[in-house]
Amino acid sequence: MQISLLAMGAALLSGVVAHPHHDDMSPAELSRRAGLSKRCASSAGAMSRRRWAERNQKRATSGNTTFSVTTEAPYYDALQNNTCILTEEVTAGPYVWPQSQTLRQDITEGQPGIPMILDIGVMDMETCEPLPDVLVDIWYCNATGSYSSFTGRSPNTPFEELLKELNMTIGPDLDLHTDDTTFLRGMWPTNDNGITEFTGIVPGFYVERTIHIHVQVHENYVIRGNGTIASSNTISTGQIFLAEDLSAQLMALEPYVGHTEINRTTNSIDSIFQGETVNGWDPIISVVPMDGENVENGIIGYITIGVDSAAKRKLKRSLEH
Ligand SMILES: *[C@@H]1O[C@H](CO)[C@@H](O)[C@H](O)[C@H]1NC(C)=O
Ligand SMILES: *[C@@H]1O[C@H](CO)[C@@H](O)[C@H](O)[C@H]1NC(C)=O
Ligand SMILES: *[C@@H]1O[C@H](CO)[C@@H](O)[C@H](O)[C@H]1NC(C)=O
Ligand SMILES: *[C@@H]1O[C@H](CO)[C@@H](O)[C@H](O)[C@H]1NC(C)=O
Ligand SMILES: *[C@@H]1O[C@H](CO)[C@@H](O)[C@H](O)[C@H]1NC(C)=O
Ligand SMILES: CC(=O)N[C@H]1CO[C@H](CO)[C@@H](O)[C@@H]1O
Repeated sequence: MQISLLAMGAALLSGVVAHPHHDDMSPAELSRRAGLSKRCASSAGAMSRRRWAERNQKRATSGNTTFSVTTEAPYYDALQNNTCILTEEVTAGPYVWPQSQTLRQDITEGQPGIPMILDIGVMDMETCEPLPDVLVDIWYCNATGSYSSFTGRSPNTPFEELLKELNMTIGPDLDLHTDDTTFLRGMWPTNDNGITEFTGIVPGFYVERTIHIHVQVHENYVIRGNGTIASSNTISTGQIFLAEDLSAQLMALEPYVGHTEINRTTNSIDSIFQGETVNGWDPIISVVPMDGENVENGIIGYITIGVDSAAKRKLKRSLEH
C-alpha cells in the first residue's frame, strides 16, 4: 500500500518535467545503456583513481598531518567503476528553479550542517573520455528539508496534499516557488579532466523522498551577468544519493536530528532511487571523511556521471523537429 502510493508520487513528479520527447526506455535501450556503462567502467575507475591521487598529494603537502594514504585506502575499491548514466528521463522534480542557480562553487550561504565537498566527474559514454567545460548544475534541500526559492513551502507536507491545499495541478506550468533565495544551488564548469567541485553541507530530507542531490549537465551554455544560465543544451538530468548507513549516522546529528516532524524515507523505498539503480548503475556518492578520520566532521563525496552522447544527439534531432 505504502509502496504503491510512493510510486504514484514519483509518477506525478516525473510529469512535472517539461520534456515532451520523453518515453519510457525500452528493454533494448536499457541494455544499450548498460553496455555503455560496462564498456566505460574501467575508464571511470581510472578517472576516480587519478582524482584520488591528486587529492592525496594536495593533502600530503598541505601540512604536518599525514593521514591520507592508509586511512583512505579502504575506500579505494569503492571508487572504481561507479559510473551512473544520468539522462533526461530522470525527473528534475518540482524544485528546479534556474532563476536561482548561479555560477559559484561555494553554495553554503551559512546554512548549518555537516560540511561537504562534492567532486563530480563527467564522462562521455561514447568515448569513455572525461568531458571538459560542461556546466554542472546542482540543487538540494537544507538540513531540515527546505529548498531555497521555495522556503514558503513546508518540507513536511506530502506533495499531493500540498497541491490540493494550493488548488494547483501537475503540469508543465506548475510553479511552487515562493521567493528568490539561492542557498544550496550552484553551477560550475568541469576542468580539463572533466571534474568540478562544490562546497556545501550534507543535505537533509523532506517528505516522501530519500536524501538526494539534483544534478544537471549543460553544454553550449551562455551565462548572464548575474550568473544564471541564459541558454544551454541540457545533456543530463539526474539525482545522486548517500548510502543508507551514512545517512543514518549523519541524520542522528544536529541540526538534522531536529527534523522530527516526519520520518525519513530511505533509499530502499524511494522509487526514484529504484529507477536510478536499474541495471546496476550506481548513483551513490563515494564518501571519505574530510579530516581523514570522522565523517561526522565533514565529508568529501566523489561521483562520476556518464553522459550518453548518442541519446544527446537523438534529443537534438527531436528538438529540431
Ligand atoms: C609541524 O610540526 C612541527 C613539529 O611538531 C611544528 O613545529 C610546526 O609548527 C608544524 N607545522 C604546521 C604547519 O603545523
Ligand atoms: C538573473 O537574471 C534573470 C533574468 O533577468 C532573472 O530571471 C533571475 O531571477 C536573476 N537571478 C538572480 C539570482 O539574480
Ligand atoms: C532551512 O530553511 C528553512 C527555510 O528558509 C529555515 O526555516 C530553516 O531554519 C533552515 N534549516 C536550518 C537547519 O537552518
Ligand atoms: C482552494 O479552493 C477552495 C475551494 O474551492 C478555497 O476554499 C480555497 O481558499 C482555495 N485555496 C487557495 C490557496 O486558493
Ligand atoms: C515514525 O515512525 C514510527 C514507527 O513506525 C511511528 O511510530 C511514528 O509515529 C512516526 N513518526 C512520524 C512523525 O510520522
Ligand atoms: C565490473 C567491472 O566492470 N569492473 C572493472 C572495474 O575497473 C577495473 C579497472 O579499473 C576493471 O579491471 C574491472 O573489470
